[in-house]
Amino acid sequence: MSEKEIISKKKEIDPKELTACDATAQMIIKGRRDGIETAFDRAANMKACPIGADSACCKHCFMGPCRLNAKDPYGKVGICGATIDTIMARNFARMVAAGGAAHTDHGMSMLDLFREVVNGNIKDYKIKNETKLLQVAGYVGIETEGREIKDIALDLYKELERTYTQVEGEIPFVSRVPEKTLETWRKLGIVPRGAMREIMECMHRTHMGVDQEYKNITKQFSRTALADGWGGSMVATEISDILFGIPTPVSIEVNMGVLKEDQVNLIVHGHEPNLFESMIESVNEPSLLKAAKDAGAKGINLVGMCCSGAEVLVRHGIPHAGNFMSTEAILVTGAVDAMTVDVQCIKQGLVKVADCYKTPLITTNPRCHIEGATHIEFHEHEPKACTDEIVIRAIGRFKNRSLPIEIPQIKNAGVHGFSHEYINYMLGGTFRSSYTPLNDNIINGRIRGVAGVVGCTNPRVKQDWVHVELVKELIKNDILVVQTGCSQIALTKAGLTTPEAAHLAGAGLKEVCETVGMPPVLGIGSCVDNSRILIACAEMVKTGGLGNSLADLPVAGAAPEYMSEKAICIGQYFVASGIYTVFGVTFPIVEGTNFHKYMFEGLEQEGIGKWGFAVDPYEMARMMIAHIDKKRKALGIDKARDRVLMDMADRRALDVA
Ligand code: BF8
Ligand code: SF4
Repeated sequence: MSEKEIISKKKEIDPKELTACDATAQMIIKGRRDGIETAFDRAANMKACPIGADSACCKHCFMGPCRLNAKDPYGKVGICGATIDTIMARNFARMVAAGGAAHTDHGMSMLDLFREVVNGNIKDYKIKNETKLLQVAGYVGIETEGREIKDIALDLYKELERTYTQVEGEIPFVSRVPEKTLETWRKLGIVPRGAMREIMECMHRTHMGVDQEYKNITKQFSRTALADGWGGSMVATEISDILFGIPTPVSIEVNMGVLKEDQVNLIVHGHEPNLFESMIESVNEPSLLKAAKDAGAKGINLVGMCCSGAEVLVRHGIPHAGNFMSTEAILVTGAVDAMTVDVQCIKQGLVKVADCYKTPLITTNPRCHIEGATHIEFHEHEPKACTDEIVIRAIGRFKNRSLPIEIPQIKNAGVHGFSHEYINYMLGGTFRSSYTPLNDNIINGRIRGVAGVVGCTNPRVKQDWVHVELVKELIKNDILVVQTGCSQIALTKAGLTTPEAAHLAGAGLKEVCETVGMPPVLGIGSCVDNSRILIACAEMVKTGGLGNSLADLPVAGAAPEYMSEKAICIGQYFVASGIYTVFGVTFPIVEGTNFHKYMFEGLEQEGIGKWGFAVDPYEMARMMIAHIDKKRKALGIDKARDRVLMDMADRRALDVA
C-alpha cells in the first residue's frame, strides 16, 4: 500500500470540526487531496495517552517506569513508594522547568545580543529606544542623571544578568512587584533567585528520592515560574523593546490571504526577534529585490507566523499568516518559497509537508536542527550572511515553482501593538498618562475587570474556536481582554481586534472603547510579552483603588487551547503572582487528589492565585466572571457596577424617548 493509500484509510474528520479557521480548513482539504498528513490527522488517529494525560506515571528512575491508576489514585504507589501527589507534583515541576528554560534561554539570548551591541562588537543592531533604556535602568535603581548611554547600558546589562545567574538573593525586577505581593512571596519562600539556579534546583528536587512532599515541590516550581515571568521573560520583552522599539498601535493584516501569488513568499516562524529583524533588512536589500524581479516576481513578501510573527506584527505591522495549528497547512498552499524557523513550537512534521511542495525549510539556530531541514546558522555578528542566503533560496524556489498554487483568499484586519506603556498613554492621554482612567473605569464598573486570554492552538480541540467564543463572552460582559501569542491571531481572524468590534462589547466596555477609539480586545505581543500583562497588573495596583496586591485585582487569565510546557510555566507564574488562571483542553493532574485541591484551592488560601480548568468556553467565561465579581465584592466596588448599569439603562431610555 502506498503512503497516500495508508493516509486515506485513516480516520478523516470534517475539517470544519477541526478548525474555525476557514483558510486552514481549505488547506486541510487540499492537503488530503495531495496526500499530505498534518497534526490534525495525526491527532485524530492517535488517542492521547490517558495515563500521561493525568500525569499518573513516573519514569524518574528505572525501578519503574511506574503507572498509577487515576480512577483509584491512592490504591497504589510507585516501586519507591512515591504517592500520586508526589508523582504529579514532580511531573508538573519538570514541565514548569522546561517551559521556564525556553523563555529564559530566549531572554538570555536577547541579553547576550544587548551586551555585544553595547560593547560595539555587533554593528548590525543598535539601541533603538534610549527612553526605554533609561526607564528600565530606573526600575532597577541605576543612576541615569548626566551619564553616557553606554555606561548606563553596561550597568543595566550587569544588573539584568543577575536575572539568570544570581545564586542568592532576589532578582532585579522584583522591584516592580507590588509590596504586598512581594511580602506574600517572602512569607511563602518563593521569591526567585536567578533562573539558572531555580531551574537547576527544580530538576534536582524532582530527581528520584529527593523532594517527596507535594507542597514543598510546589514551592520550588512556583519560584521557578516566577523566575521566568518576572525574570527571563520580562528581560526578553524589555531588552527587545530597547533594541527594536516599543510596540504602538498599528493596523495589521492576518491570515493566509497575506501570501501573494506573484511575489516571493518568505515566512519566519519561531520566537526570537533578532532573526526577523535581520530578515526585514534582507528583503529590502536592493540587490535581492532586483534578483527577485529578475526571477519574475513582483517583490518579496515577508510574513510571520506564531510568536516570531507576533513580535514584528506589534512592532512593524508585518502581516501574520497564522498561528501554531496553521503552520503545516500554509505550506499546502504551494505558495511558500521558504519557511525559516529558529526555536520553539516548530513541528517536526513541517519537514515532510515542505518537502512535498519543494519549499525550503530552513533552521537557523544552533539549538534547533531538524532532520531533513536545511541548516543555515544565524550569527548576530554577521546576521545578514544567513538571512540574505535564505532570501536567495526563496527566490530560487520562486523561479522553479512547478506545482499548482492555491492561496485561500482570506485576510482579516486588526489593530495591534498595545504595550503596557501605550495602555498608559492611550487611556491617560499625553499630559496625564497613567493607569488612573483604567482603574477609574473599573471602579465605576464600566469595565467589570480585565482578562488575559493567551496561548496556543491545539489539534485536540477545534482550532481558534475556544479562544473566540471565550473572548466574545468576556467582552459581552464588559471585561477588557488583553492577548498574546497565538490566541490574538485567532481573535483577529474573527474580527475582534478592531475598534469597530466595540459593538460586540457590553454597554460599559463599549462606551470606554468608543471614547478612546480602542478595540475591546488588545493584542500586545508574543508569549514572552505575557510579562507586559504582569506589569500592567502591577501598575493597576500601584495606581490605587483596586487593593494592595495582585491577588486583589478583578482580573483573570486563560489559555483555552494550550499545548506547550511554556504555557504551563506561564500559568504557574500568573497563579503564583496572584491571578486566577483557567486552562482548557486537559489538565495534567488527577481530580480529587490532594495536589489537585492544593493547586485549585489551597494556593489561593495562602494569598496567591489558583488554577481553574474547563473545556467549554462558556463555562470558562462563567468561572472567570464569577472570580472577577468575587474580587469586586471584596474591594467594595460591586455596588458601583449596579449603579453604572442603571445609568446606562436610564441613558438608553432617554435616548429612546
Ligand atoms: O510561545 S502561543 S503555540 S507560538 S507556546 Fe507556541 Fe503556544 Fe503559539 Fe509562541 Ni506561546
Ligand atoms: Fe517508580 Fe519511584 Fe522510580 Fe518514579 S521514582 S519510576 S515512582 S520507582
